Amino acid sequence: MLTQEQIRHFRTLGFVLCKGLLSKEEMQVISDAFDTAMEKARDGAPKPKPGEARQQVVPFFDYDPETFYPLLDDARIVEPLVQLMGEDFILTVSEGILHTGGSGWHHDACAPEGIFSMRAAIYLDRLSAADGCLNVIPGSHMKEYRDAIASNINNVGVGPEDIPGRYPLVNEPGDVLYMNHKTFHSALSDKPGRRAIHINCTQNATREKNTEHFDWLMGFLNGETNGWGRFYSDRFIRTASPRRKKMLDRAIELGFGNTGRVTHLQDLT
Ligand SMILES: O=C(O)CCC(=O)C(=O)O
Repeated sequence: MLTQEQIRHFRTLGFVLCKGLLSKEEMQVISDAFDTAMEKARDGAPKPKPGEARQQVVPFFDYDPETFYPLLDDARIVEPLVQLMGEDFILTVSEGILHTGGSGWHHDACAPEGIFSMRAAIYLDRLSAADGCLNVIPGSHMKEYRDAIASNINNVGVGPEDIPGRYPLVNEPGDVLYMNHKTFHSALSDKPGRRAIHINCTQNATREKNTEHFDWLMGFLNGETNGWGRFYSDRFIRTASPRRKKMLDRAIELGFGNTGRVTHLQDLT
């Protein structure tokens, strides 16, 4: 559960880092499962090298249902999502990422004012700023600030490392970062091998309540489905706890979730 201060932190600053949400022992299991899953997804190919594209597996959790599905039935991870997005939020895709270097400053999906999508990010390694821990620009989920940064970030006379307001999120395995997709973020190190799990979600919208939000939601679900393929395997749906099921039902109701091309292991039955 997030405290009221943590909820205000997220709303005001665009992120909240929950330190030590998962134990060292749990992280060891997740870390081992991650490596095995990524190897399986590479299908015999070697790990990507520095300078090559990162390995990004989306959706990811079907590569080890026993280890990864329970993360979405775990109140420690899910309750904060409910607190931040509301009861009827929608899970989109899980990701496993093996980075080959850093990421420049960017934001992810930008919903219209009054609605947002977000990620819970679990970095599996100890990361300092020098190792490429994620940086954020607090407050950049706010439209006017974000638009100004988007237009000018490469044009304010300082390099990416020196952007005023850069806030490094030093990571210990077990920390979970909740971040609004609108928030500017980066990882500024060429060091390869950073490992991350992302759980992506969006607030719900209905046509009756707000057409602009609903149209954005439909476009977002459509874009994610076209880009990544089917979100949920049959096994993922069948084994869902009531709380997990609630995260899947709305996407399915809208014609997504269990539709689209099978890109990874979404054909698990
Ligand atoms: O390099 C990272 O850790 C961040 C990656 C990221 O922000 C993204 O995939 O959108």
